[in-house]
Amino acid sequence: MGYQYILLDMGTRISGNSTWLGSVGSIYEYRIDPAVTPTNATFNYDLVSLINDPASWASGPYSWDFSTAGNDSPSGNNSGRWIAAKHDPFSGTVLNVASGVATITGSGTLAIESLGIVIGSPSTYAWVQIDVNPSTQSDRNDLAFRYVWQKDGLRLSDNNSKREWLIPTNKETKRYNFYLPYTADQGTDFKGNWDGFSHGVLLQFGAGEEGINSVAIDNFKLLAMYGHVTITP
Ligand SMILES: [Ca+2]
Repeated sequence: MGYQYILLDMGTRISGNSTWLGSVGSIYEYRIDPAVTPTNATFNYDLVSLINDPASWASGPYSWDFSTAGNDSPSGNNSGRWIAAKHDPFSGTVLNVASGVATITGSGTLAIESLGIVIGSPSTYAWVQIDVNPSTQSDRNDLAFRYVWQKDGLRLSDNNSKREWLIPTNKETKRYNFYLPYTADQGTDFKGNWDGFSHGVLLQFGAGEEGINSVAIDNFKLLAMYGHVTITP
């Protein structure tokens, strides 16, 4: 499977397990058991960390404009900790963030991800808004843009937590709005439930084909629907 990033909410108790106290200064050691049954498998860990950032669980709006270097709150309004996805099939992806634009280059399927994103809002934050300019070797109207999200303790795209929409290329920067709960036009593997709570996001462009030169993202947001107005006679 390669490397996977797994985020566990230690405050959510699983049946039969003890409660995580988590008080600052009271943790002296912790142990990770990679499997619950005997196995000959080998497990490699690249990073293990305990994160204490309750402020990031605040509600939205969630917005990443790629303009404020060094300000990387997981809940947005800055450049964020976006990196080039390196796991299969995205090994050719290169990301450059400059002047408020995230530019993705490489070969094959391209993707960037922010695995520290913490979205703790209700499902009202259900619109993906993205300003994007994909450059391809020839004009196209069918470049796949996939939005993949991650839940506590699960991997990216587990439970079909992803959507796919088609966008044109070589048309300069265009703004798109996609509605996450709507699954009627989605493929079988793209109908996972959107509940507004996710902790990692991957933005994928293309589906393995050749000929994608670059993708420039000027802004990326998760937006709430406008409130409705009630008129009382
Ligand atoms: Ca921007």
